[in-house]
Amino acid sequence: MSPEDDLPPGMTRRAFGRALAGGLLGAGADGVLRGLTGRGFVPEARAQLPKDLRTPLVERPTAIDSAPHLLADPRTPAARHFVRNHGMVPGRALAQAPGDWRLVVDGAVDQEAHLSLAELRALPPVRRAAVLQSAGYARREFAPAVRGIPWGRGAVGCATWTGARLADVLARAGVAPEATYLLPEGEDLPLGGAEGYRFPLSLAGALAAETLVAYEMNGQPLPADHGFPARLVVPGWVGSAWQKWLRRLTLVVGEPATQATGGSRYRVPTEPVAPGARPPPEAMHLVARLPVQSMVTAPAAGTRLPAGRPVVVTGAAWTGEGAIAAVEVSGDGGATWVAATLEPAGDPQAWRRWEARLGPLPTGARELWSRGRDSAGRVQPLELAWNPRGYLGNAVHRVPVQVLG
Ligand SMILES: Nc1nc2c(c(=O)[nH]1)N[C@H]1C(S)=C(S)[C@@H](COP(=O)(O)O)O[C@H]1N2
Ligand SMILES: [Mo]
Repeated sequence: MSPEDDLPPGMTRRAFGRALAGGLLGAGADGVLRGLTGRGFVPEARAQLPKDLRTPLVERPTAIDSAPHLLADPRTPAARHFVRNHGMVPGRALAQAPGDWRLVVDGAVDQEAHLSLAELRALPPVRRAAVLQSAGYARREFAPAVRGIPWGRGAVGCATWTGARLADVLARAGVAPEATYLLPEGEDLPLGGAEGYRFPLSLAGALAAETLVAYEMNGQPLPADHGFPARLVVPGWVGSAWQKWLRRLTLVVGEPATQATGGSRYRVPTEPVAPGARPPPEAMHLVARLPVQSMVTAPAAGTRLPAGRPVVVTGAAWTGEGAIAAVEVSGDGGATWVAATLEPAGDPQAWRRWEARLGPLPTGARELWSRGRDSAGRVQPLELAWNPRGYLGNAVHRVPVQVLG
């Protein structure tokens, strides 16, 4: 059966994709979508949405937010994925040509090592699905407002990454026993500062079996914006640790000072603070693992729902500790919660898609809420934990909809 057979009568696949993109199918499309999702049609149709549906937040260097309703695919295509660049993309990445690229491993090692892309690819390959989420996810929800890129709930994706284990790469140089941190370096070109973006990774995170030096995203060489020819993939950790356009991995003793992580940058208070407080840098520490998180990917914000009908809510949930244990959905402002059905568990740091069915909602402006729970016992709070730079926001996701009278 061709995908054409799954379409509403009289519609070509392209027209259906366009109708979806434009919201032309109206509320009745929901039932059509549900019938098609199981057969893999919707992700394909949505893959035809133009790239520019994402929202550029900063032009130079590039920061692009995605949106929950664009993230319904089990694995996020690069065209839907958020982008966060602190510097300009290196020419090698734009040309998609490795040329004389070498990855250097140096610092506290037995012997400096240099790997070509072919040598990197010759190490045992590992393929994993993992969530990449910005540390500043949902920053625009912080009140009082904080400075920094105003990410919404689209600063996340779940792709399949292929690469060598970082532990295998480091073993080529031999990690000295006194090393405690890895300081990666990218070849992006810094703007307005002498030093490029560098985020220190604890050795425990670096040596974890799931941490990779990846050279493929969704089975293709890394796209320019996502780190060609090689980047770190640190499942369970904030995106900040997933260094792109790698050229050097330096082993160091103690947390190294970098411009990117100086002062309160990429730091959260070690003890909770009152909204608006300014704790000194020594009372803060580097962000590391992700909190528990969930999002509603359908219905999209602003959807008009027919009255008197049950509402099918779908979404994704992920966590940086352990695994997702449960997702609940509420259509009445948290008075009652309905358990969602989760897709079978895959790689622990991938997201898990879920679906829940709410009874008919009263007419008028309503909100659909989702909250995740993980095996470490963490639950998304109703209010986010305020911090001066707006990191790790993980309050319950709330999507406004209209129930028609
Ligand atoms: N070399 C380099 N690596 C980097 C960055 C960067 O600016 N330069 N940004 C980091 C941040 S803050 C995030 S959230 C992720 C974003 O990855 P993506 O653009 O592939 O989504 O890359 C990280 N790795
Ligand atoms: Mo980030």
